[in-house]
Amino acid sequence: MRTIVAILSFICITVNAQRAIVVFTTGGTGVKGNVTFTQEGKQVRIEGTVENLKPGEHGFHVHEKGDLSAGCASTGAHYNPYKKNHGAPNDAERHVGDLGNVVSEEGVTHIAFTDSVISLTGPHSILGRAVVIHSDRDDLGRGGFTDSLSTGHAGTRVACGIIGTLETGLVLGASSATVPAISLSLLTLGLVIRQFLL
Ligand SMILES: [Cu+2]
Ligand SMILES: [Zn+2]
Repeated sequence: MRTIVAILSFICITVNAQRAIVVFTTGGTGVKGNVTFTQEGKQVRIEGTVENLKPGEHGFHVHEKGDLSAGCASTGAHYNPYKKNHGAPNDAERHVGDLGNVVSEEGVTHIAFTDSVISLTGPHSILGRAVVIHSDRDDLGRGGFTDSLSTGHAGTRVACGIIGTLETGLVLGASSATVPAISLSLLTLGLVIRQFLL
């Protein structure tokens, strides 16, 4: 029993993760759904379902502003703190907000992928910014159009939502000393409790 208390105190700190949610309510096109962002070490897992997108690929980006005062139009450009050109998620040359395309099949879009450039923490956190889904395929900077290297020629903004906090947990594998420090103090606490119970 005492040992279990100590082990549980240690485990509950390591399963905690920082999470965010985007609810797509804006855009006026009937597109709705939500997507969660979960920080897993240096990666972020993106998962969710969106309905009523026309079949095919749709550009999916983090835009710089969480401002929906003029609908999706006021969310600004792709989030781009390093002043790079638009690109594919796996390119070195990409905006931080470049998450490529999501694929809709018969109006239902299942979203599940990871990205190692966006983050829910630190100076370039995406929290409070917006996710925009576009009418057309993002050409990932390769289409040769005048806007390929700025927006991926992805067409209009059909849905958007603000990236809001869902859970503020500790980040697994974070380089900061916070996780080991708190884990250690909880382990110590567990051991103290164990002493009392013995
Ligand atoms: Cu966009
Ligand atoms: Zn971009």
